[in-house]
Amino acid sequence: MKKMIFSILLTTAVLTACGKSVGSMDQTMKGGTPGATESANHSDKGGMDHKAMVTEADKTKAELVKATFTLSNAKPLPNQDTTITVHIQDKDGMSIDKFDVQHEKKMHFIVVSKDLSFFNHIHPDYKGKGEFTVTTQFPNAGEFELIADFVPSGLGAMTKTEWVTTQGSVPEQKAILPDASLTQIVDGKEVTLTFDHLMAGMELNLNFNMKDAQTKQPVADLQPYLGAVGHVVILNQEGGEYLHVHPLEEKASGPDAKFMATFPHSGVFKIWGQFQQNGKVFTVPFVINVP
Ligand SMILES: [Cu+2]
Repeated sequence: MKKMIFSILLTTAVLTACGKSVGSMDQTMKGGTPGATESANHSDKGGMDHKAMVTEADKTKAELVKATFTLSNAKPLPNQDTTITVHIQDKDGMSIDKFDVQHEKKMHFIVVSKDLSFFNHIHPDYKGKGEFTVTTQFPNAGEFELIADFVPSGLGAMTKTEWVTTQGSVPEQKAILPDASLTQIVDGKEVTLTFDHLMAGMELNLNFNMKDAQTKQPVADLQPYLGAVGHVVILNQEGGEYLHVHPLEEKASGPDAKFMATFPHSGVFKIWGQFQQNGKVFTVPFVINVP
């Protein structure tokens, strides 16, 4: 199989919150592990004093870094293993070798379908010399965005993205419509998302409240997932915005998991909350319209 190499520079806006940048979109979904969102607000310190904002300095740093995405099959087949390699280099083509660990991983990686219906949050292995690899599968024919979220030491968090087209006849795209109700039932949990206020360009709090879907009893035995009560990934409908949000209280165990985020503009966004209970990660998706 011939290989195809994509080379991209960051073209999306980068939002940085608590040292983490967010720009472009990431989605991951595989093996039933739905997306995690780590966004512009993650409080590794358990604090919540993070502001998501784009700074020129962050953009400049991101421009110094190049990510090259290589697939084991340039046009992957759905439901077959595809190995993705991401090579991180500086602008002179030298491999970047030092990466900060954020939430237990050197790279967070999202695979998301164009219609945002498929989301997979996975973690490539670091092979050294700037190379990360991960083997995954795409669920159907169509276009997918790959989002790599990482922190080259000293350069701050950044996101690099690439689009991939899988072979075959493409199923009808689903419209991305805001949910009428922000309550979802996933894996026996009834999860309700609320905001303190919902407005673009302003820091806001998201709260995921979890009950047992049958007994309606609060779920209070959430386990840490990647070192926190949960992870939230937010993407906008058009792509181009990726927020990886971290919780306000890392050590919470439910029934509430609170996060802070700033939506950079109004529009339709999809939110994936990822949590863990009984050793199993579950992902809860919501589509909202930010006024
Ligand atoms: Cu991750």
